[in-house]
Amino acid sequence: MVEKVQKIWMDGSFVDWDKATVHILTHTLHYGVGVFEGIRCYETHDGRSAVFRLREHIRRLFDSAKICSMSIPFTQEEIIEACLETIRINKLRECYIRPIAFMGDGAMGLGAVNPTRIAVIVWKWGAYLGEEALQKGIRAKVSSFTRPGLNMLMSKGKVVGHYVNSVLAKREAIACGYQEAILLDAQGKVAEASGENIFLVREGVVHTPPLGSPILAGVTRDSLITILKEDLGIPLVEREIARDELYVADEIFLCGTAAEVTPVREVDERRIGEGSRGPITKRLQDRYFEIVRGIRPLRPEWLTYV
Ligand code: PPE
Repeated sequence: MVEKVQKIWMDGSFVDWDKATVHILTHTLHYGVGVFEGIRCYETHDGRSAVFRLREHIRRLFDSAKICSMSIPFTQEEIIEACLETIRINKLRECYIRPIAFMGDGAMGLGAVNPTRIAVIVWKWGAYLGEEALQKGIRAKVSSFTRPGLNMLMSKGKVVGHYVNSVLAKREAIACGYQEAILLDAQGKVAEASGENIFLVREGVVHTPPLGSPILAGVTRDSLITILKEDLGIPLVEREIARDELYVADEIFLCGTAAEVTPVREVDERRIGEGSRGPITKRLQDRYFEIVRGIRPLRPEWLTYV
C-alpha cells in the first residue's frame, strides 16, 4: 500500500490526499490516452534533497503529450515548480514523483477532446524490486507477450494505455515465479523489460537496444550511457540484440527510475555469468548512486535541489 501524504497538486492547486478524486467518466479511464512520468528525489550526502534529472523527465512528459495530441495547460517550468512544491509541502526527504496528465470528463467517444487535467503525486517508494535484488540480482523471463511495434503504439511516449502490455507481461512473469519480464519486439529482437530498459555485457563491452527499437527512451538509460562513455571509459554499443545473446551474456542489468540499476542473475533458467551481480554492473550501480546522492558532483545539472 502507498503511504498517504498530506497534499496532492491538481490542476494548479493543492488538495488533500483523500479529495484528489476524478469523475467516473474521466476519458483516460475508458480509453487510456493519458501521459505520466516517474521521477525520484533523493536525500543527498549533505542532508539536502535533490530531484534527479527533473527537467528531462518534464520534457518527456510534454513530448508524450505532444505524441498523443494532448495540450497541457501549464508550462514545463510550472510543472517543474509544482513537483518541487509538492515535495516541500509534504516534507519528504526522499520520494517518488508521479506527474500525470489525463483527459478529463465531459464528452465520451474516441473522438472527444476534453480539457487536459494534470496532477503531481509524491510518495515514499523504496527499492522497486527489493533491496536484495539490487545486491544479488533478479530472475527474469522472456515474456510470451510482444512489445508493440513502432507504428502500433508510440513507444517514445510514456502513455497510460501502453502499460496494459507491461502489466500483462509482469503478471505472467510473477505467476511463473520470476521477478521481471523481458519483452521482445515483433521481429524477436530484445526490446526492454516491463518497466525498465535493458543492457548486457559481453567481453567487457556493454550493449543495449537502440532508440529505433520500440522502447522508452529512458532517462536512466541515457544517464548510464553517459556515465559509461564519459566517466568509466567502458565501450558501449547501441544495437539490435537477439534473444539468445541474453543467455550467453556475461552480465545483464535493468535500469529505470524506479528499478535504478538492478542486476539480472538468471534468464529463462540460464544462469547469467556467475549468477550474481557482475563487476561492470557493480561499478555502474555504485557510480549511479554516488551521482543521484550528490556524493560525486560530476554533473550538477542533473540534480535540482528542493
Ligand atoms: N521502459 C519502460 C517501459 C518504463 O516504464 C520505464 C520506467 C523505463 C523503461 C525506464 O525509464 P526511466 O525511468 O526514464 O529511466 N518505468 C517507470 C515505472 C514504474 C512503475 O511501476 O510505475 C519508472 O521506473 O518510474
